[in-house]
Amino acid sequence: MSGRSTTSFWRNRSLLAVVALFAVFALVLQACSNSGGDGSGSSEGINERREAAGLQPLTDDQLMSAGLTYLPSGEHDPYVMFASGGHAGQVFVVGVPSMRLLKTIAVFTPEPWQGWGFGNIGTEEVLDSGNIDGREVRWADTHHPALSETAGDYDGEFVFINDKANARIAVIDLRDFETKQIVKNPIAINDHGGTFVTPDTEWIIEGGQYATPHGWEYAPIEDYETDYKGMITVWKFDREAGRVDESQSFAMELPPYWQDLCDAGKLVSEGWIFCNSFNTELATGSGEDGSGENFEAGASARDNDYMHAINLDKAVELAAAGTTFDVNGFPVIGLQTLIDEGVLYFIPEPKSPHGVDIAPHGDYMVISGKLDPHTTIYSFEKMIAAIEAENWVPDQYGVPVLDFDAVMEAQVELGLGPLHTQFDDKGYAYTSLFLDSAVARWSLGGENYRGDDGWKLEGSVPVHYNIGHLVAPEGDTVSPDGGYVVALNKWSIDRFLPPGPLLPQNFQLIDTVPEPSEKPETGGMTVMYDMPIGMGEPHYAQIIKADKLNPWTVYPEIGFDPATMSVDPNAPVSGNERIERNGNEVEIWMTAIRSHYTPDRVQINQGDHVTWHVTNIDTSFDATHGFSIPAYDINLSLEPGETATVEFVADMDGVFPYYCTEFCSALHLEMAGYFLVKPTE
Ligand code: CUK
Ligand code: CUA
Repeated sequence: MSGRSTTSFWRNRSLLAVVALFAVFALVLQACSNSGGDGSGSSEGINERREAAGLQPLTDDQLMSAGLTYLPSGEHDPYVMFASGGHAGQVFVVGVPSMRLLKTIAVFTPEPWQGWGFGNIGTEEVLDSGNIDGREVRWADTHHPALSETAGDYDGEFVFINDKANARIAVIDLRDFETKQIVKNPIAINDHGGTFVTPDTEWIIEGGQYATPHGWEYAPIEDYETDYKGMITVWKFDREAGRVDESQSFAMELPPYWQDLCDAGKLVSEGWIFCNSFNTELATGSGEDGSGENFEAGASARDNDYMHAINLDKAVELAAAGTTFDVNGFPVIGLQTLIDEGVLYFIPEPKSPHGVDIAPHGDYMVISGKLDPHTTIYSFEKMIAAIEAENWVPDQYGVPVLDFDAVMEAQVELGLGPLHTQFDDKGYAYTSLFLDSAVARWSLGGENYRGDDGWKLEGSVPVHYNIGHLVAPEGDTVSPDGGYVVALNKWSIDRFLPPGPLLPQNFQLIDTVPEPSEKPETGGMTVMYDMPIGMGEPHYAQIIKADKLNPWTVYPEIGFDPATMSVDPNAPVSGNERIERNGNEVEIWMTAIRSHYTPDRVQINQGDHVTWHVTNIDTSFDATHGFSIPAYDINLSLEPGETATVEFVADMDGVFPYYCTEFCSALHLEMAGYFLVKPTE
């Protein structure tokens, strides 16, 4: 990966940030202790100013939160959060703790600022690779971003994301924060348990959700038990190429339970994958006449569903040996093979669980049931022992269901509606409580964590409202950082001015530095900041140390094509700008630099086929140029050094001023040209 060592503004910020935070903190403390007659530099003074501005006075606690989250202009965040964009189809990049939105990365959905999907051939090809049977699908429901890992730790090179609605996954390269690839799942039409990566990012996991016939086929719902299937797909990631290698990827056929979320084993459990599931009832809904049991009741009737434990190493061997059948040309290991070869085991999990999270040492699998106030912790070691002792009974499909008591390590009562769990560096875990609208902090037991002090609730803090996932810095890696938790709340209700009936979601930043004993009423936690998310519905997020990211601020060479991540030998460069005509074929090589295009006039005939290359030959920080042509739906963003190509038939005659959409210089308005399409007659 060339260019990873390019100077970066993310680097070496953590120490600075900590020092600066202390400075702010000291100022706030000083302000709090100063009785201050003139009103400046004191809490009283701050509150006087707030009152004058129509704001509520702050308590000392709130001043502390303000001091711990405020970054003066120019200071950078020590952490960066990658949040799914939900049905915005994108990925949000947010600084932590400032909670400032840095970027929305265009992924599955056209986005004009980044010139994503408006004529740029490179971006169109990525979007088109997510087409389904030739149909353009230009929205997505992104749920779970996964940062690439090395030895179980985020390495800052890539981030992956799934599209629940259409069973697709995307690869984003963190050298330029651009989407490089979209892959459509060949067997499933929807997914959910993706994306999650194995500790060295060899495999990207994409689990299914609502069971359907494989291969996007039809089968009558009456044949649900036999013809509808669950699935998990593992995509081979080629780090050198920066792409999923579809030819080495494969899927596994599962019973038509609704697989939900997955996680990869790590350290002692490396080589295994875990997914929770629900609807082991095989509910098929109340039917068109509504006489049956609806999904809500039908899919939550049983006391247990099944965690799927999958021996990935064995599955990889089977796939490599060709012990598979084909669906849409894609290899699938059959359910019976998974059973016979000891790849797939089930473990009972409490009522309607949501998510499985592997503890930092890889030793425990944590599952919470939405309808059970406990979180349940399973021991990997005990699981292996139960498998070896054949301590199981088969389910209706013949899959071994391990004995619950033999595999369970502990249960901790947390509150109502526990969902997702994250970890910190002190042996604490944090679980979202959907029904309670709270974050619970609890302690892990066992020698790797808090020993005899473990397996107990430390306290919980209310959040606003209906929390789904939560995320802690590097909180699902082998070495979590701790210090913060961000609650990803589905509803904000009264937290913000209502911008009409569609309300933003609410990311709430929580301080987790104090020990539970320091603030027993909330287990040591304090909500410090609310960030409205006025687009899409984030689900999961991951937070990485900012100094692990090393993005380019300009492309490494002039004429760089982000689609291939290399210099395009055909890119226009200074001095070779030209227009070539060959019958109806017109090809243009154009450069952009502050503040002109060369050429700035292009005259063609109606009906000509146009291939237009543009290179931004500016090489300074932030000197992005746009290129837009009215009526033709063409809009590019050309970051410093970038080249791009558009291709179209000029079937509409007229005079089309093209111009730069980025206010790049004092003479930006002059950065324009005329595209003249002479009518045929
Ligand atoms: S899911 Cu949305 S809150 Cu897709 Cu991970 Cu749990
Ligand atoms: Cu270039 Cu405005």
